[in-house]
Amino acid sequence: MSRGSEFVVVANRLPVDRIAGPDGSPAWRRSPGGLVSAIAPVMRRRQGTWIGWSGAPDEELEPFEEDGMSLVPIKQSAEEVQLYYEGFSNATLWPLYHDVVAPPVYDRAMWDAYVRVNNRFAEAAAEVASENAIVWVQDYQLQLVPSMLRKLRPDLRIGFFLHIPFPPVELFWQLPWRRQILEGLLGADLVGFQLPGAAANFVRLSRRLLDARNVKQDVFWDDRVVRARAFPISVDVGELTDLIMRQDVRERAHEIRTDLGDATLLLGVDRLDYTKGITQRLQAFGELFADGKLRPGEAVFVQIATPSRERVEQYQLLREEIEQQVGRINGEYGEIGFPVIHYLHSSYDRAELAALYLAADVMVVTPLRDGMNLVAKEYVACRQDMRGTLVLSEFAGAAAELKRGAYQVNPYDIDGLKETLLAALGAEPTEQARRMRSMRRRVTEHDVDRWARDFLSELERPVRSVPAPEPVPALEG
Ligand code: GDG
Repeated sequence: MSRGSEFVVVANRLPVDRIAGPDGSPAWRRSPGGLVSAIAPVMRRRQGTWIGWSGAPDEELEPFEEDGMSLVPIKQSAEEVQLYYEGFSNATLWPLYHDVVAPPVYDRAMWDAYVRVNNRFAEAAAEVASENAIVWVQDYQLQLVPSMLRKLRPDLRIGFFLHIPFPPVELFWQLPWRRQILEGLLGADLVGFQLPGAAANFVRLSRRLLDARNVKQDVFWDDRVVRARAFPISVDVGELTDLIMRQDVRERAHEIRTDLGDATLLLGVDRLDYTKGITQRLQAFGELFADGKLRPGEAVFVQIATPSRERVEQYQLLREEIEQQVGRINGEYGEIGFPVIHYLHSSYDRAELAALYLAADVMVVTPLRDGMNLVAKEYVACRQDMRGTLVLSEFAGAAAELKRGAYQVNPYDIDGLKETLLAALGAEPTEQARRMRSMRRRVTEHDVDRWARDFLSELERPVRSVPAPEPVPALEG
């Protein structure tokens, strides 16, 4: 590896997926999704390097080029995948940062692996970054990288973006390694969050835990200014627009509608995750049949639950719970030819998702806590026809931007959820259009390109070196 890149992205995963090439030999393809498509052009323009894991345990790969991007694979042993990725990242940090909706696991071996793997990422970044380069670290798996990297390369400008919520001080305090994580993040020049509230939690935590001083969202730490700011992430509106213009996608949407007969289609698309509120929404929907408010054949719920983190115990338990629940609801209220829920535990390509978004009358997004939620924004981006309604949890980051157009709901309130589902089902076309117009304005103006540009221009903005404010003397007496 040479010290050649003036722009470096560090993320747990590389932006490519392994596929079988034409002759059956292994090849790579750029991963779908907004983050990669937003960053890929910047990578090409600036001869960037992306550092990440290939997704296969114990695999040692040489750096390679794909789709105009230089990629540097980082090895993770099978044990590290278990302890660092499935363990500390997804069984400790993930539930802790999502309001402790599942109990976090605090395990010292997991923590040790987290430190070890973060160090490996930091060393690789230190090696490939050119003098004064920009390094952009992504997400909760790599929160120690900013400070580790700064120690190795103080010349770099380091940004960090957290894709998930940042918890209030009272919850973060549980973490046995709270100080190390916070100091890790404070190694960055700019720490980005989805919402201003998360940035405020971070600043408050810096004061309470480390006695750091601050002026508004600027924290003074280690003779530097660390800026905490909100940059709500968004979707690739251009990519989705291209998809919904395709003839095959439109035909597929039509086919889905025809297959479902006259039933109104409610749709959920989520990774199978306990933060997404899937059981609450299905319970509410089922009760509408029990109450006689809906009849089989009149409305149907299609729930896509993409397999996720299948080796983590909480995820296995959740899958069993949802599958039992779906069986119970269909068994009780479905009729021959008219199940009330179609549950699909599978992963689909982007074209199929776009067809589903086009076919859905009501998009149901009810997480118990979510950093942003791109599914809500994807639905809005696809509804150029101004039809359809969005039921959206107050606890999704996206609610801050979409609150005027969405039917907002507290997903813990099952009666409220039932009323809101009925209201969204009953919306007249003019009301649908009014709400959709307001949401589309926001999403089209603030797409994922704008998110990446906003973050990077803030990171590159020259910062005055300001002395830390003097502590206010305590009043006597
Ligand atoms: C984290 C934060 C934040 C889903 N099923 C399939 C599929 N998807 C795609 C969706 C969407 C993405 O996955 C999921 O993104 P979300 O934002 O909804 O949720 P997380 O995975 O939890 O993402 C979240 C996000 O990071 C970005 O910062 O918004 O709050 O938790 O794009 O369309 N894609 C394909 N097949 C599927 O079956 N191809």
